[in-house]
Amino acid sequence: MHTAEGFTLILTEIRLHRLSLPLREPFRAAYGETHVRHLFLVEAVTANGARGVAECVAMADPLYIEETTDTAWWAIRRYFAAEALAAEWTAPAEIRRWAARLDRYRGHRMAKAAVEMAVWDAWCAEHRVPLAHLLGVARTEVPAGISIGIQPDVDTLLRKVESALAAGYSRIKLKIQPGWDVEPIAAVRRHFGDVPLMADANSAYTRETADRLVALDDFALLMMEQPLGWDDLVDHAWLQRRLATPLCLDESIRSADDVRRAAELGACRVINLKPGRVGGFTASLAIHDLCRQLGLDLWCGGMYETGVGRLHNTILSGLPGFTLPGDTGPGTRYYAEDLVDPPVEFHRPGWLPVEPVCGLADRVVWRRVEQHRTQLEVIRRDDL
Ligand code: OSB
Ligand code: MG
Repeated sequence: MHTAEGFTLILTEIRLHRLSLPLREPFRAAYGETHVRHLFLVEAVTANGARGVAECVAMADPLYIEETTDTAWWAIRRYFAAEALAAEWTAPAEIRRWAARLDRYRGHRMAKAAVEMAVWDAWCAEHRVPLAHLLGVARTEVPAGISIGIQPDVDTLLRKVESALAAGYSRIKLKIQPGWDVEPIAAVRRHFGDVPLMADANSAYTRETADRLVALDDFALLMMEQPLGWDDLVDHAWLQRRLATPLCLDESIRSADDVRRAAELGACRVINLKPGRVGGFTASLAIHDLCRQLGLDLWCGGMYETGVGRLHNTILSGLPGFTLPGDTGPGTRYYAEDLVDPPVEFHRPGWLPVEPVCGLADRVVWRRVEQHRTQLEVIRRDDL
């Protein structure tokens, strides 16, 4: 791990920018349909005038996990902004120790992650060191998979899959739910043969409806993501014993301890890691290292991020333990106008570059942030 030792990093301000960004097209999953992304950016201003930035991945309603944009905003205002403004860091290892101490606040991992990732980003901006170096990333590009929402009919789905394959995506994920599972999966297999294919149910099934999932075992899926309870490990272990298809956990993995427990129970063979869900880069590095040690496959998930979260996810995905394509692709699929310029794009079909950016603040088009901003809150070190 690269260590840019040197002067002390101190933050003078945390700024929270709340935005509403319309998605180019609505995205339907078992938890509901998203038309507008209600998100916020955390901006961390350093004593030397450098700035770090990160995206909070919480959604407007508690339909994916329990956190929401409002609870994350509250938790940062109430606790995590003060924790960051009271800290001083003289080495990246101190950021990791500081992040670990935030564990005493139970839950609120999306809130913690947004602040923690803004601190890493501020370190990079202040020391002019690429985040990729700081995290120990060696890859210069990462392959992209795509997550395709629940469609009105199979023909529409087949057209979407066709254009995704033409664009170079190397893995297709279909959102499923009862009534939209065997038929769309069978149709994609019939039309596109043995393309790398998987399904994500976002907890839409139970042990009682698991027959539908056992029926999917015939389609040689790469994996099946979070079919059962959003906070469950035990029922997934029960299901994994009945399936040849590997299970992947998303919602119910909140920490490295959860990964260890899931592996011990046999609840999954694959982990979907979203740094914004697990508390940030520190927790992500721990999960990454543990997956390598345990031989679990690992990939990086997405939350309809703007270019800010997308760049962070892409850099993290450059670590060697990410064994499969993730859900992070070009930002232009989601937003007509991204918050970063240049936007996140393939540099060759299906591949995103791991960019050597020293913090993302210079990449953000702050004028666009202001245009879409519905609320700004500034928390100052001097006011603590
Ligand atoms: O379950 O992985 C998920 C989006 C929002 C919340 C949860 C999930 C998703 C996706 C889409 O699957 C990922 C993306 O395209 O960003
Ligand atoms: Mg998922």
